[in-house]
Amino acid sequence: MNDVSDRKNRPDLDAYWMPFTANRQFKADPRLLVAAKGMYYRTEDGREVIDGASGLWCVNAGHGREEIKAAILKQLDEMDYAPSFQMGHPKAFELAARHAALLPGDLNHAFYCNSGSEAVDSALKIALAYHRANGQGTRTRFIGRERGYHGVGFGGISVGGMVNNRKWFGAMLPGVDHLPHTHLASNAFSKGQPEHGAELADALEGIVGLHDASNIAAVIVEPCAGSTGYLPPPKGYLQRLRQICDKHGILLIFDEVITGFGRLGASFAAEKFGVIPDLMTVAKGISNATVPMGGVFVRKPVYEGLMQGPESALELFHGYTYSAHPLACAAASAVLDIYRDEQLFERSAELSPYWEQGIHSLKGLPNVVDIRNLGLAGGIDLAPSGPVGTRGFAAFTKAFELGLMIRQSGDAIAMSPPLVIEKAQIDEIIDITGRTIKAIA
Ligand code: PXG
Ligand code: PLP
Repeated sequence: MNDVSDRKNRPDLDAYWMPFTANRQFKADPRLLVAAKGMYYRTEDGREVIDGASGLWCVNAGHGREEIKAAILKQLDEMDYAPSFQMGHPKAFELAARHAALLPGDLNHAFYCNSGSEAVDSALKIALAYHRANGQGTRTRFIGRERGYHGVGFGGISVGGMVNNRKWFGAMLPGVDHLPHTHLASNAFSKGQPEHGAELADALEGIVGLHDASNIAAVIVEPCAGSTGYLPPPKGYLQRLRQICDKHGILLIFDEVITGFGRLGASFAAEKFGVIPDLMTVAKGISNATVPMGGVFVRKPVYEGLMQGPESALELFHGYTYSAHPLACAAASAVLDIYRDEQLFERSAELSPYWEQGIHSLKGLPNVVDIRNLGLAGGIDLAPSGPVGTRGFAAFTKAFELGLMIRQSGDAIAMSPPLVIEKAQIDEIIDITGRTIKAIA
């Protein structure tokens, strides 16, 4: 297939309104992907592009997995869909039991939805309902964090801390405060968790002092911030947050949409850091992105706190048509088999020192002002070259041209390859990233 014939086959691009995309710029010079296998995408003009981003941080087991395809097709043959309200199907219960077994501590109940954004909205609502059911209905306030990303629902953007995702959309949820972010200049070029910044968690005490704990429902943070350019938590920070939440009866929510399912070299960040949140939101790697799926995992006391009142009464007035969709459950179960059989969480941990060495070898290249890593992911801050995002976008497009897919957030780039990556492919990603940074200097 040559360039010209392929472009002739291109559909009209006008009608589709693309998410988080400069639509007019894209449609003038599109980047179309037509196939994917293992670590690589293929573009419409037949080029191979190595996936340095697991799609959007979601294809943790690599592309085109036959086992997942087989499970989805089998489920489709057996039963396409079952109502999720007042009805069930076996795979939902089996999956929840498997997730409960994988999760640390007493995180042993699973509520399912279809995306990370829905997971976040669900978690915030569960937190409110839990307090109300337990006679603490004044606990309605939420605390998020600057530079946090919790999806795009009104709940998620309210507790989120990315200004562009918020400023267009009015007043959002009332009663939300934000902790300071943890991106400190004194931590530049840290390998793994940075030394400084545990004390930033103490800002929570200040917010409690302002509103009183009796008005605060939950704190939500990403254990390692993803979308904002990858910010690993300072040593001791998450432990400190957990202590302060415990002291004041505030629920702690970890948004593990990115950190869950092996990214940090453990099943979940909660396991990696030994800090168990009361609720955990997940998506992405839960189904290897084959069928959309998200979930909220909750600790036993939270679930039991809502199992009250007459047994004929609904305990939670919340749910989705596609909660625990049979195809998503079949996919998610096949993904768990792959994670287990190929020991991909362990593989992620084993490869992370090599990854760390690779990404930090880019220090000293033009305009590189910080490099961060944890698990099998990392972020690189580039000095701005004009309006925010100009150099970041140049890096993204240049890397794509050179055969590498990365993510851009402002003038930071982030990388998070599939956990099936080989060392030679890490070298390939680092090499192209280095050439990209030099080319756009
Ligand atoms: N929470 C977190 C921590 C996320 O990273 C969401 C919630 C929302 O998930 P959904 O499935 O509704 O998109 C996310 C999603 C990027 C990027 O390049 C990150 C996400 C999505 C798209 C791009 O950083 N994170
Ligand atoms: N809008 C309308 C008119 C609906 O009937 C429904 C579900 O029944 C929804 C939105 C919510 O859709 P979902 O359950 O897929 O989130």
